[in-house]
Amino acid sequence: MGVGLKLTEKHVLGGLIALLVLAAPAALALPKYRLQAINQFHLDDGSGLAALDRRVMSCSYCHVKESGGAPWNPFGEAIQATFKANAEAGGKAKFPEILFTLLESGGDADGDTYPDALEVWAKTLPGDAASKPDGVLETVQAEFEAVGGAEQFMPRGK
Ligand SMILES: [Ca+2]
Repeated sequence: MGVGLKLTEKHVLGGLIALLVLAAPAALALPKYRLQAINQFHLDDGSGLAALDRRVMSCSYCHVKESGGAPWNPFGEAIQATFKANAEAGGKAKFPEILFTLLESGGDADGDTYPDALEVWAKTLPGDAASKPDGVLETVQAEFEAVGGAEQFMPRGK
């Protein structure tokens, strides 16, 4: 973000960021991984505001604490394990590819029977067993597959 923006868009975005930072000090931290995941999971409506709004993706999507850092919840741990497996196999995959590898694998990090990719699509939390999609697994899974399944989370440019 930023490089390709026109001057006016930069100004508008800068103003919005300043406004939101003033209004919500908790939104100050904007880690790169979080922004990448928001884009990859199609949680941003294009306004750029989703990246600043913790309700769109809170740190507890992957971390135990709302302030981020260690420790990680089961989904965050699954991301770390995927990074580790890739590195051990001699890979150099970056975060978006790691996320896609994990989602495509069909795993269910929080053990609530709903696969991680399905939860991402249904906008529930893949690292919290108390958060899961409404509806019977088979039905929600069929809806998800009908709109492309995990392939929709493939990193851009692939
Ligand atoms: Ca799950």
